Amino acid sequence: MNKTTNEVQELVLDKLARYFAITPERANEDQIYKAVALVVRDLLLQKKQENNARIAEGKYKRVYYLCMEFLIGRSLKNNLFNLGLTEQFDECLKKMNFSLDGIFERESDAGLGNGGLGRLASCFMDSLATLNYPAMGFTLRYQYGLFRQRIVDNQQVELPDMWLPSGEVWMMPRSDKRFTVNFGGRVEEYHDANGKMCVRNLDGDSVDALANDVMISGYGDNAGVSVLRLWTATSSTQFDMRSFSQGDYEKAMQRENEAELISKVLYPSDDHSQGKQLRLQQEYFLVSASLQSRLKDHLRLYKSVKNLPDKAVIHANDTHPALAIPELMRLLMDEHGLSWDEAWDITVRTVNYTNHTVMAEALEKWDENTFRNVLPRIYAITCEINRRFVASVEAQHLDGRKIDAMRILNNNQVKMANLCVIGSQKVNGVSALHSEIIKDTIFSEFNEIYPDKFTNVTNGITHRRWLIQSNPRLASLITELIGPDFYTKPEQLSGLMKFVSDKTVLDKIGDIKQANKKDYADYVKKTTGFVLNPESRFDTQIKRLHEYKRQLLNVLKIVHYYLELSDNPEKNVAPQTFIFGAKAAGSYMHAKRIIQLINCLSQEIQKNPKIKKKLDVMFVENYNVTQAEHLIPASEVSEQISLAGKEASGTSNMKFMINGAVTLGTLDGANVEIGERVGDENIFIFGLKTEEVERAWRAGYNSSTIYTHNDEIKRVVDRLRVGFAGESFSDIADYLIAGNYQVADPYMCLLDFEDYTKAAQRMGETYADKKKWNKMALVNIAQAGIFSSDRSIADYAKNIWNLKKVKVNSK
Ligand code: 26Q
Repeated sequence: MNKTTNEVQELVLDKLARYFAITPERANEDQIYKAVALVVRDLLLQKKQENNARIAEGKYKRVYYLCMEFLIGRSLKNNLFNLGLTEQFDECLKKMNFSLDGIFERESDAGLGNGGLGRLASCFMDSLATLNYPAMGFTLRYQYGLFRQRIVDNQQVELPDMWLPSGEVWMMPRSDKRFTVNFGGRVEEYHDANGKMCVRNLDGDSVDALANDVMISGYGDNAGVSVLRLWTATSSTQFDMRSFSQGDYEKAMQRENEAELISKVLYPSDDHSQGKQLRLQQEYFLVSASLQSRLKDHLRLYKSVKNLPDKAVIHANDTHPALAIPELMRLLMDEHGLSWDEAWDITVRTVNYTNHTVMAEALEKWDENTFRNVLPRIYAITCEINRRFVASVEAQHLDGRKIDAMRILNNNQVKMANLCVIGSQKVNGVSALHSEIIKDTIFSEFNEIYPDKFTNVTNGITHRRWLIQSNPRLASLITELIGPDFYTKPEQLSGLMKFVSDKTVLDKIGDIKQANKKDYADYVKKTTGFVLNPESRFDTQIKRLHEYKRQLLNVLKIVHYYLELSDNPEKNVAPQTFIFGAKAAGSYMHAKRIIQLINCLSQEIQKNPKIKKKLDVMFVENYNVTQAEHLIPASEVSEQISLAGKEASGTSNMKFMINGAVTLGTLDGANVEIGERVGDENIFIFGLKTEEVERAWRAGYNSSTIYTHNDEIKRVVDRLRVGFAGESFSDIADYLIAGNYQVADPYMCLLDFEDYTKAAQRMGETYADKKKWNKMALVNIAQAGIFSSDRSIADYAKNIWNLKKVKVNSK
């Protein structure tokens, strides 16, 4: 966008005057942040209008991306970057005696997501806008995002996340976009004026959905602007003045409070379906509001719903928006008068679904009674979808057990993944390995009858946020070496391969990492007081805390090193720092104990300066997008150590790689493809493969045998009972080798331990050879282009959505 520093300054002064009646001399940082953000929001709107004017209305098909989570992080820096206005704002603020970096810090991190799935949705919005595919995202405007984590006495404490005061500036409230969503009540059949049989939902409670739009600009000359629409729940009825006048204030407020509950808070649990009624209401609320809004616009443009599949594609990110299928059926039949067959044809041709997990406990299931009570009409439609599907497969004489596996309704449960497969055009997994696993396991019966439905789209990350913005030193070296085209053509990073033996370049890569480590150590010192040694190797594991991700395996390895050093404090070893960042769902006790274990171990090390010099552990409190942006450019080792077959893809593995960290990981998720790109000599792979895990499991895995026969492992597990910083972890030792748990060590930490420590050993030896290490870093950076979300989105557009880019010069 073309704007001079002076023009920018005038805009900012105007906002300061209008909103705060203040001049820059008297303004504080928060006021400056708000004024700047409001200016940027106006510019985004302007860009959007210009873009709209270019698109002949109705010409293009559009994707509607439905997701319960968008892990947005901060927006100001990203927006300035994408608009090409960072320098102008930097200079403008300098003139006002503020620093742009300081202003960035005033924005809170919009954490409307738990982890990978939510961040993926946000990376996709950036790529959709940059590539200029017509797109809109839909989610809820949670008043509280994922909880803020504090560590008190080495334990996680969850506090409400108040992101709105600074995050709200990006939202445009759309009072013209208001829809009513119905819950409960009963279904009634009636005949309309023409004698046609119709259905309606009576006596339910209704809640209104209000739209708040956030504009997301793409980067570059061909970029468009996408909209993320966040729905707020609000009472659909007028304030209960009668109760209020009669002094019953509680009753007067009740309806409003109940309605607002729906968009109050994000459920803080990932990969675990809890079956809470409020969550079901949230999911339906998202889906119903989004589809009503879509159909209304569609009708305005095309006067008929029959061409919906030609103009709209609805994408369900995981099963959380699965109700889009019966809801679209309801709208098409009950509101638009289509027959079942017409509506079903349109629905299946419009909806697609991405699966993100194969873990049984994470597959969404609802209790049938809850489902019927909360959504009676949707329940009736879902039953009919199920009935027709079962009849069709019975007609094909399929095995009864196979049919049972595919039923949507079975054992008083509603299985959302089955609903999604039956009601979608395409179903995709998120890495090559994962997409094969879903066909062989959870969806094997479906794969037999719909082999063409299943496909793969490997995840990606926006390299503009995760490399160019967060690692400016590396980005400018790359630009110096291969030019700036990789900003929008990430595959061009491969041009770096010609420098693999260039000593000057390799040295520079090493120097940049060192400078980033130093910066990070300073940042940590300033914000937390913790002292990091930038001369040590930074080895990082950042992700939601889950048994299958095996943070515990990492801890066992560290305890092993700790014991070695305690035996022999003079041992000559290269210093290492292990950095963890993780939140655990509040109700996930075992995960919270592992957080406590990490923190206790860290505390014990702090008391022993001799050990700290060689081995340190730091736990990042309240790990979030912004923390990741600081930490990843400073990391040298990327820990991706899930039990093979469990991690659908992983995306931090890609963020590390593009910042020149080397992966220490299992053959799981996207690690497999990362390994294929960089070659065996540029990654440290260890552990069981997916089939080996299956085999070990079937053979009756017994961790206590390993414990008894391996002295190193025995010592480490026994040390957990002694504990750290005065806290014993016998429960975790029991978890690993039997005790009260049904299956000891269900994620096979002990079985992979030995191979893990060996791989770590090899890694340590390689690290000592700086030239070799820097070369590995360079190869990782050079091969990361394919893991840009630009590539993922191009794959979706071509293979699933059948979308065309907006042609920028077309009038
Ligand atoms: C479900 C029901 C009720 C409440 C919450 C949930 C829920 C919420 C979030 C279930 C799952 C999630 C999030 C899952 C997730 O983030 N999965 C990750 O998705 C990434 C993007 O595809 C992958 O890279 C990771 O491998 C996968 O774990």
